[in-house]
This record gives sequence, structure tokens and C-alpha cells, in this order.
Amino acid sequence: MKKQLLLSALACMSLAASAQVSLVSPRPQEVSGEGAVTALDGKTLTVVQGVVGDKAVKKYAKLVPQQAEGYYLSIGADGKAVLVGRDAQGLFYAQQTLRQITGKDSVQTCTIKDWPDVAWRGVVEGFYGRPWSHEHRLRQLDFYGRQKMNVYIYGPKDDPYHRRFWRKPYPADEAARIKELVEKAKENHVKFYWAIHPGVDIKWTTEDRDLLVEKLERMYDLGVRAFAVFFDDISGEGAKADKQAELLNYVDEHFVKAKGDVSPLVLCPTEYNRSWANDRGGYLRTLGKELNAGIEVMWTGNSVVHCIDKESMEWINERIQRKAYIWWNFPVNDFVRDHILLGPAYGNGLDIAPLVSGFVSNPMQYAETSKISLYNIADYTWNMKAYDYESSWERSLVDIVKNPELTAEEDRAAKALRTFATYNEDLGPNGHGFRREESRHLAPIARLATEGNPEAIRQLAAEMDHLAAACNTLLTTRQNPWLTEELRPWVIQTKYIAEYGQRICHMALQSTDFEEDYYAARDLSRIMYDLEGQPGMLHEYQTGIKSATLVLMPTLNKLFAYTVNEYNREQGTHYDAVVEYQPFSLSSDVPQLAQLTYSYQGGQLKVNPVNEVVNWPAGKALVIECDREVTLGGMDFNLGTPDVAGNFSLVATNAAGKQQAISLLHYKAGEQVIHTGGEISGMKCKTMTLTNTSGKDLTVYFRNFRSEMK
Ligand code: 14T
Repeated sequence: MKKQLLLSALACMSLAASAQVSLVSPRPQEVSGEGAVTALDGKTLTVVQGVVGDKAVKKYAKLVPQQAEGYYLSIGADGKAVLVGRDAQGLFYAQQTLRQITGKDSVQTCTIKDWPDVAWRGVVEGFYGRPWSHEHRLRQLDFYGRQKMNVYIYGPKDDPYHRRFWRKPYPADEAARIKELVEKAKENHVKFYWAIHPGVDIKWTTEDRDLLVEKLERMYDLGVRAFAVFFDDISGEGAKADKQAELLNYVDEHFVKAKGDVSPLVLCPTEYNRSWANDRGGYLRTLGKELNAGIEVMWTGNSVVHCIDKESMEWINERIQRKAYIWWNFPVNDFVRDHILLGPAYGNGLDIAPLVSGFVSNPMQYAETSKISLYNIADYTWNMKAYDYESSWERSLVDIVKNPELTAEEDRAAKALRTFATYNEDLGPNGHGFRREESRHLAPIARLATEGNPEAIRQLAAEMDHLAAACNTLLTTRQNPWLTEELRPWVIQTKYIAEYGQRICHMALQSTDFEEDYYAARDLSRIMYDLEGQPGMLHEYQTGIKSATLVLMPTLNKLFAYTVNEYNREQGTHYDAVVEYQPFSLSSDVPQLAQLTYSYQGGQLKVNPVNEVVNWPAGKALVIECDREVTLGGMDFNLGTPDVAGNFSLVATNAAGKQQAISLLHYKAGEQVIHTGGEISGMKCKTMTLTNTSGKDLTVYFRNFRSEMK
């Protein structure tokens, strides 16, 4: 509730607030002499500006911080502003700060000395899924400039010219767009890095080496002056450290240095996190030893998705003999595509600045929504010790809905977004085991409510009213149409959740018509389930619409069960207390498979992949149980090894308990993908069991599992 007050205070002040030094983001390093916010009374501010070395600002030179990209800014009571950059970048940042402390007709006197803690701050568009659109990228680059981020690495996995067809040049129309991005980046003092991902099929031949350089040359022609080479998520020939180092050094010597105006190369290694690092194989140490000095090496931390701390930085830096360049896999949601992540960016050490060469975030395919986290990361990487994720998050929500043409509605939209965001923070169970806090404001009432405490239930009911109103605001606001469009499926779902919550609270507070509330809640539960399968509802690549999964939904479901059980006891009725519609349940005695999640759409069950190594002991099984008998259609799955057919059995059991074996076939020898024999089509099934029958413990990778079940 305290946060609520804070926000209303922020929101009410927001017009005047835009002229306040205390709201400058990222937080400046040194601020002094903050005076009153004074009206400009129609006068304009006189600005004296330049970089160290310019005559006009000579007398301020000694006041400018030594650090690259630093600046000095002072605003006097006389309405005179002085902006001096250590370099052009620094001056640009001084201008960004000035913009933030100059309101429509007011300004606050102050002196600021400022510089970044981390040299490279920004974003790697490095996720799987629909690459960002050109318009989104242009908007992003403006945003990075405003938030003092200086790097954008272009590497969307599903751009064919980045990965699959890395040898081929872009078609003319796409090339023109990249050229435009390079220009936009330049305007915003953002270094545009273009990444190539050749590891899928590269041969270590001079032919492929020359083709790669040739592709970089084509990108250079488009204006690109910074390059990265990614070797993540590959295996086999491409994954060799010595070969990768040899290639990078060649590019460094014959392309980067030969050109003279190209930024340092960046490499994303194959062993890009500690859990995948095989120390005995020596992959990382080979890179450390052989890669030319100055080539940057990316790193995601102790696992693929992990927060970064000092100890883990020391571990990697020692091996690669340079400071790692952090690729932080947040707020990327390509492994939890039914969730959207709107919570604050927290958990990274506030003491790692001296140990990293760069820190970039891998965001969501939802560009606009990702700005919440990116705003936080800009704040964190600029001034780490001062980073306060809660205040940064509050500021980010106001910033993202800010629309110069629609200032009146701004506060309401920011408040609605805040309410909604507190229910869309956690990722749900996932193959990386990365989780976030959610709905912390419900902590004091959630448990009490499920125990039937009337005061807690009343508060929960009020919260549901609040949430429903927030969703309506988000569906109608014109404040940020880009954001509205991305959030739409989740907002609609959350609106149903709020209504579901209202019914359950009503029922729990002894409504006059139990039956009406009871069935209304059940209907809503079904509607929420069906929403995910409704045509046109999901974005491309989205697998479902989950919201409020960590705290609110479990609380409401428990409260529903509690209330129905109480009612049944008092009235001698037999209403069903289980409400969430889950047609399948997955279980296993293999620990890594015990937490599996799935989606079910259009009669197709898809089990989500596990992104860690699975040790599958002999005799242990994965069991898929349906709540009714279904009819099987086609099926395929991939356990990341080529000998599944010989090592596993798959058995379908029908409602009568009759068991039938399903034959497992590989398309050809050495193939990992499994498909099934013709006997499966039309087979009735209630339970399906996949067992390791090899007699030995097996190491597998649970890549995918798909089955038609209607
Ligand atoms: F290069 C890396 F640093 C990296 O993180 N690569 C990918 C990245 O493109 C993706 O967005 C991210 C989050 O899913 O994780 C990496 O991709 C994976 C990681 C896995 F463990 C893809 C499949 C996995 F099993």
C-alpha cells in the first residue's frame, strides 16, 4: 500500500516533476546545489555548451569528470545552463539530462558531474521468435539515446540472414532498413553492432572464412562499423574453441584493423555460461589464451538465465583473461512464451562494474514492453551503487506511458500499468529455474484470505476491483498504442482473472446467491482457458496467456476451494471445489521432469522443453495423464540423442486400463527426432508413459514433445 501512495505522489507531480533533478534517469553520479524549481516565465534558457577542448567552454574544462562519456552540467539562477562533455558522447548525455530537468516552463538550479560505470550499456536483440519490426527498432534507438545506453547488438535468432543463411547478403529492401537503423543509432550515440551466427553449418575452410568476411563487407557498405560473431546454441564442428579463435583473430586482423574505423569485435562463445562450461575440455581457457586482446567475450553467468555476482565474474574473467561482456537473459521470454515480464530488473550485484566490459540485456520479442526492464538496466549500468530497483521501476512506468500529446491521461495510464504489472512479474516454472517475485503487495492478505479471514477477503475484493479497472484503462488508453497492442492478450486475460476474483470474494463473503457466484466463477475459469485458443488472440510465437500465476491465481483457487468446502459442509451439498481447468497432468520420477509445463491448442499437446541436461535413470518414466479418454493422432519428440528408439518405450493406456505399445521410429539412423508408427492414429488413450527401458542411466536433452490428442 505504501508503494501505491508513492506512485500517486509521483503521478500527481508528474508535470512539475519532469523538471526535477531527483527524477533524472539514469541517476547521475554527483549532484550538488539543488535549488528551487523556478518558473521560466516564458523566457528561454541560455545554453553554453561544448566538449573539452572547445574555446567556448574553456573555463569549465577542469570541472569535467575524466571518465569517457562523462559531462559537467550546471544551471544557474540566472537561467544560464552550461553543458560540457568529456567527449561528444558526454555532451550528448549532458543534453539528455538537461532535457529531463527542464519542464515546460520551469527548471531547477543544480550542478551535476556525471559518467557511466560500465563502458558498454544496452541491448542484444538475441532472442528466438519474431524479430522486432523496423519501426520498433527505430523507437528503441531513440529510447536508448534518452536513457544513455550506447550499444545495440543486432542478432535476432530468426532473422535468416543472421543465422540460417548467414552467407547470403540481405535483399535490397532489408539492406536499406539496416542502413536506416545505423543512421538512427548514430543520431542517438548508440553503437550499432551487427552479429553473424555462422556456427550451425560453418566449415573451417578458407572458403567459408572468406564468405564470412565478404558478408561483413556488405554490412560495412551499409554503414555498419561494429560486428559480433555468435557461436551459441550449436554443437559439433562449429563449437571448437581454437577454430573460433582463429576465425575471430583473422577477422580482427584483416578486416577490423584494416578498416581502421571499426569497433572491437564481440564474440558470443559456445560455452557461454558456467553450467555448460566443461573445464577439462579447456574451451574457455583456449579462447582466453588465443583470442587477440581487445576481442570481447560474452557471458550469461552461472547458467543460461542467471543474475550476475562478483564471484561468478571472477571465475569467468580468470579463464578468458579479460573482463566478460555480460549478456543478461532478462526480460527475454522466449522460453516462457505464455508469460509477459513487467517486473523490475533486480538481483545483479551492485559491485560488479569494475569486473565487466559491457552489460547488455536480451529482451522480449515485445519491444515496447521490454522498455520497462531496459530502463532499469540503463539505470543499473550507469550508476550501480546508487541503483534502487524499486524507484527505477516506478520511474520506468511513468516514462513508458508518457506521451507529449496526451499529458492529461498520463497519470491514470501509469497507475493502471503499475497495477497490471504487479501481476505479471514471475515467469512460472521453467526449464532454466529462473523465477521472480510477484504481487508482493498481496503478501499480507493472501494467506489470511485463503483461511477465510473476512477482512483479508474484503481487501482482496477491493484489489480485484482495482485490477479490473486498471485492465479497462489499459485496453482503452491511447497513451502508448505500441504498448497496448503488445499487452492486449494478457490484459484481456487479467480482466477475466479480476472478474473471477470478484466472484470468488463475493461468494466467500456469504453472497445471497451462492450458486450464481459458483457457476460464474467456473464459467470464467473455462473462458480463461478457451481464450488461449481463440483465433487471432495470440501474438506470433506466443503459446498461451498466463498472468498472475505466482500469487493471485493460487490464492483465488484456494479461496474458491475453501469456500465451496465450507458451503458443502454446512448445506450438505456436493459442489466440486476444484476449478482451474487442466485437462492434462504431467508427472515423473525423474527430478528434472517433475516440473514440466505444457500448452494445449487446437487438439495438440506441446510439452515445453527443459533447458538443462536431464539425467534419466534406468526404469524411470514420464507420465502424461488426461482427464478423459482422448484419441491420438500424429506425434513426434526429440530427446537430443540419436538412440531413443532403442532405449525407451512408449505405452498408451485407455480408460478401461488396456495397455498398447506405440512403436518409436527415427526417420533415419543418427536422427534425433522420433515419430511413431501408424498404429497410433485413432488409438484411445487416458495415460501415456514414456520409460527408459535401456537398463542404464541416460543423459538426454528434452527438446520437444508434441502429440495430437483430441
Ligand atoms: F548466446 C547466449 F548468450 C544465449 O543466451 N543464447 C540463447 C538466446 O538466444 C535465448 O534468447 C536465451 C533465452 O532463451 O537463451 C539462449 O538460448 C537457449 C538456451 C538454452 F538453454 C536455447 C535453448 C536452450 F536450451
